Amino acid sequence: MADDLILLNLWSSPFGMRVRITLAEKGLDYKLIEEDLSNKSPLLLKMNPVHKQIPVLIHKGRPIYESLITVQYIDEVWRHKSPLLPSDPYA
Ligand SMILES: N[C@@H](CCC(=O)N[C@@H](CS)C(=O)NCC(=O)O)C(=O)O
Repeated sequence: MADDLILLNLWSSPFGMRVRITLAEKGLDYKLIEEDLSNKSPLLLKMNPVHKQIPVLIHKGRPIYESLITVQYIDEVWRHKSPLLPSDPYA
C-alpha cells in the first residue's frame, strides 16, 4: 500500500496536515517525502507543475493536489473506511 501512496509534504504545512489527518483517519499507509521549498525536488515540479506547491498526494503514479480536493479524493476512493461525510447529505 505504501508504494501506491506517496505524500510530498512539509511538516509545518497546515495544508499538508489536513491531508495527513485524512490519511490517518482512513488508516492508510503512505510514503512521506519532506520537501525543501527553497529547493523543490524534480518530483514535486513534475507532479504539480502549475502551482509547484505541497501537499501533493501521488496515488498509483498520479498526482492529486489542492488539499481540500485531496481530502475529497481520499474520502471517495476509500469510502468504506471511516467515511468523513454522512451518506445522507442533509445529515
Ligand atoms: N491551496 C493550497 C495551498 C498549498 C500551499 O500554500 N502550500 C505551501 C506550503 S504551506 C507551498 O507549497 N508553498 C511553496 C510555494 O508556494 O512556492 C492547498 O490547499 O493545498
